[in-house]
Amino acid sequence: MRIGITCFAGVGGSGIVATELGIGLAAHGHTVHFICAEMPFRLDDLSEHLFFHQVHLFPYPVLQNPQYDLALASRLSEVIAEQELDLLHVHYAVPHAISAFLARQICARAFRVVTTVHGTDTRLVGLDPSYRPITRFGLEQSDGVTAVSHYLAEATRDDFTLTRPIAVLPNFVDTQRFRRRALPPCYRENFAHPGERLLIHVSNMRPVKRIADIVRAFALIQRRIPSRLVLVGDGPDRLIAERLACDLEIADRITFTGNLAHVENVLAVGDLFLLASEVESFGLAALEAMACGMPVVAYRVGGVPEVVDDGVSGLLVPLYDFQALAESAIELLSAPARLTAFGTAARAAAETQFAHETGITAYEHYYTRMLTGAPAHADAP
Ligand code: GMT
Repeated sequence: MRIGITCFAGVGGSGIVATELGIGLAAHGHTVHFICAEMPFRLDDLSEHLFFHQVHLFPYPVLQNPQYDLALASRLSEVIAEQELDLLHVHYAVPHAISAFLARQICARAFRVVTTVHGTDTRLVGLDPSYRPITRFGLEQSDGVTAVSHYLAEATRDDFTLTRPIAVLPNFVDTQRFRRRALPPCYRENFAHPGERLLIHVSNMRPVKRIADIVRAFALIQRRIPSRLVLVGDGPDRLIAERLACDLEIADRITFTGNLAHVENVLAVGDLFLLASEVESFGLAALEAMACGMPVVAYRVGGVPEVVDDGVSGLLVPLYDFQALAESAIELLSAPARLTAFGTAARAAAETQFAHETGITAYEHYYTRMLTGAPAHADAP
């Protein structure tokens, strides 16, 4: 197949999933063309099956903003025609499904459009009254729509009163890259002294991630368990968390690393992963931690219970209850055998339920169905 992929290029989960998918499809012999504003974060190499086409923005004073959606539609139409693409897979209903729709109007070539919703697009941005009609339109006009969890598929159908099916294709993880492995002692010693537990959180530090709750929970944990916290990532709430850590007098026990190209090297040496999101359609960062044998303590929201098996691979607590988050973490960290058993279960879930190869193959099958089935907007349940 000749496949185009459009995603946001930053460190967000949707861009990571799109990139891992493209790399996996290319490894299966398909030709994959990424059409994005920038080279995606985890796309560090191109090959005879893997190409990148940049969307060129033209800022002009009269226009309100650089018109990314329109520039993308133009570029998509060019690449689809030049590279004779069979299928375009866009990640995010808004704006990417709209750009795909426009590209279809421009381009003489027939191609299928698959839209994957990740949550931020349909549950956060797309629900705003200013975007709701166009988000619904983008979903309706796609040949196929997929969601990364059952929760998200149902919520998207309800929110946009859709009658069309949405296929659930869960996210996946490269369990070779994300695994517990022997690293030189300095990898852990960078963050924690011998005898201390190491807690980790990874996110883009948007308000929805509630990293202040992580810091507050950690303040309670470190009183009972000698421990350190590593906060990986960057975003608008980082400063709030840094100030809170100072106010709570625990700044010396927390490391803010910023974004890391090789987050697997930190996850491989941690004991417990903390997640305090108030909205989370899946929780890819939690899955990557689980693949590294780390149990997850998180709020019970959205698609998180589909990833973290409560009482088996982690513990889930009520939303906004950061004290419960702390108590659950303390409970696990105080029981080494249980912590290890949870970590083993977390790794097993990553290997069996969310294996990279299974994820790639599921998309391949879905594309085949789109290409061989009835044309536009008619996928079967
Ligand atoms: O919230 C993020 O970390 C980024 C965001 C995105 O849109 O890139 O992630 C969303 O997609 C990920 C991959 O499917 C999911 O794992 C995240 O749960 C989802 N974020 C939200 O639903 C808030």
